[in-house]
Amino acid sequence: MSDEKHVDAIVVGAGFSGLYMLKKLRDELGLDVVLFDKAGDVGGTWYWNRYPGALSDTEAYLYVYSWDKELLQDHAITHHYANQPTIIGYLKNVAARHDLRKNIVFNTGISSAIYDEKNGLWHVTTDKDDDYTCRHFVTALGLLSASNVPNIEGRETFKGQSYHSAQWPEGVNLEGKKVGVIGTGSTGTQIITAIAPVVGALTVFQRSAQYTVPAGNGPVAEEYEKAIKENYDEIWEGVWNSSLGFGLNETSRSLHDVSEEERDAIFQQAWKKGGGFRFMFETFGDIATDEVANKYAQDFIRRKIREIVKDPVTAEKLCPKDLYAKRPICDSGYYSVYNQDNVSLVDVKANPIKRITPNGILTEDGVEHALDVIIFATGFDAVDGNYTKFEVRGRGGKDLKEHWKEGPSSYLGMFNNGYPNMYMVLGPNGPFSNLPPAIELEVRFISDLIKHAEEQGFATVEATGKAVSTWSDACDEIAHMTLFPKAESWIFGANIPGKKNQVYFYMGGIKAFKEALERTKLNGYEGLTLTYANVEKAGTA
Ligand code: FAD
Ligand code: NA7
Repeated sequence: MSDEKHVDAIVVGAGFSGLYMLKKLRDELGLDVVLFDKAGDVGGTWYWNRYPGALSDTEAYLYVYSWDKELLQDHAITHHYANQPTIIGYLKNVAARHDLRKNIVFNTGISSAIYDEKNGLWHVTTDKDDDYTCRHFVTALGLLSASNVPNIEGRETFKGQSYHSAQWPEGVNLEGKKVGVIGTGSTGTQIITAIAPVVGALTVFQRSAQYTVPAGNGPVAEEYEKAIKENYDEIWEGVWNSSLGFGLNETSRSLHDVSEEERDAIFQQAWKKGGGFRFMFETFGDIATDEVANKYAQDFIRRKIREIVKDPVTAEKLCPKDLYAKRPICDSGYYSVYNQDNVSLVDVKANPIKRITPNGILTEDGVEHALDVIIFATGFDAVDGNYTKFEVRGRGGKDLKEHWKEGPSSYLGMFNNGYPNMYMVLGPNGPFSNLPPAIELEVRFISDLIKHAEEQGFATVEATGKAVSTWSDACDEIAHMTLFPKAESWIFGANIPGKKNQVYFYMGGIKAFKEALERTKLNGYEGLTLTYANVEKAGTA
């Protein structure tokens, strides 16, 4: 084991969150910072998710940082949505422009972080057995980052290749192959649409049918890009004053206030323009909150599926029966893929997967689907998934897994009680929104707080237990004003067997979140206890 090294701050994760955190702490606060990522380069989500068709569904001009104004002007907007190579290119550019790599250690995971109460330090150990101490420990581990590979019997016996979408290696060639895709979420629909024209035969194993609307992706005109770049200040102002931060005209119009013809015309217009969040939030203000309004949106999409998909049996299998209340998704021609002769659909709710065999997938009806490749598009252990994968111990040696045994919680999505100077970017109960703006708000808040603590000589910063429970209750209350808790998805932890079904997000919106942060700061970091060495000096209980 090597000698222990000391730095001011350790950041874990080199995605949007960690890169900005590193920049703030190092360049604005002048701290000695080291960032670790188990990935081989920067990018986070976009380093790992290299599957065919990987695309962001935030409009490209808003899937960027607002703070690098020069880069906002230099970064080309070529399409409505940015694909994986474009986003990784953008983040690599950020790292190069700000010389971030010199503080990053790649291919290195954090295996434990243990708080030493006596000295007010975190002891952090890497999977290379390097030991560090630091005063400030920032986790930017990603909320859709811990992949979920279901434990289907016989998985290890498969003789072909199998890949999870978020561990996609370079150089996979699917041309002419017999490919099975398990999962039809955002990722599955992207993969299926991208590979259907290339593979020999594609068998889709669908557990829950998916409401998806056209993305409306495509190249943008020069004038479009110019107008965005000329108006970026105004655009960001709109983002900070919005709920979702997706650049939409979020409407409060009720579906009940329009005639049937108007309703269909509004849906049709949104369908034509494209965008999942647009379809759910720019058409009517009550789709996500009112079951009757929701049903109209469901019916519209089901009608579209039946129009697009020629085989009526397949069309019915593709029609979701549940609420339209998962994270809304969009596609580049998903439903029409099922009109191709080489594509078939297995409804694994009606006909479950029995096991994986050396040659493919055996379903309950006794059919063995012969496959060369199995793709797991089975999603993530979202939000807290990466926090349970290594040892984190706070005051009194308390394991974070134990601390969260009743379900993960936080104050403002960033702080825990009992874990001084540990800051989570996009921790549990952070904003449900376009994520780069949420990340920016959190990184700026954490960095301002650390600056304040350093300047005032505070040794520790920690959320009070009361602040955590008040925030958690508020998140729960707000979420239950929507229909989202009634749909089974990763947003409420329903996708992972045994995972606590609870609120994982703050659904009050970007504007309200920003105001909550401003209020907290204005009130002397209310809800956080700041202490000098061992003496409590500020904050409220
Ligand atoms: P991540 O990008 O997930 O980075 C976390 C990093 O932490 C990873 O590189 C990981 O290797 C590292 N890490 C974790 N644990 C450890 C450890 N113990 N030791 C060392 N390193 C560790 N959001 C949107 O707002 N709009 C979109 O359109 C959108 N599309 C998406 C599409 C896909 C396919 C996926 C998977 C997610 C999408 N998201 C989208 C969510 C996306 O995750 C966020 O937008 C954003 O990239 C999160 O950045 P992050 O830095 O917080 O986390
Ligand atoms: P999702 O949205 O969680 O989708 C995962 C899919 O995999 C979904 O269709 C699941 O069915 C299916 N699944 C999961 N486990 C199984 C098993 N055991 N058998 C069959 N099918 C299974 O993850 P994505 O990666 O698509 O998207 C996550 C987010 O990342 C997305 O919202 C974007 O923000 C980016 P289910 O619906 O649970 O019945």
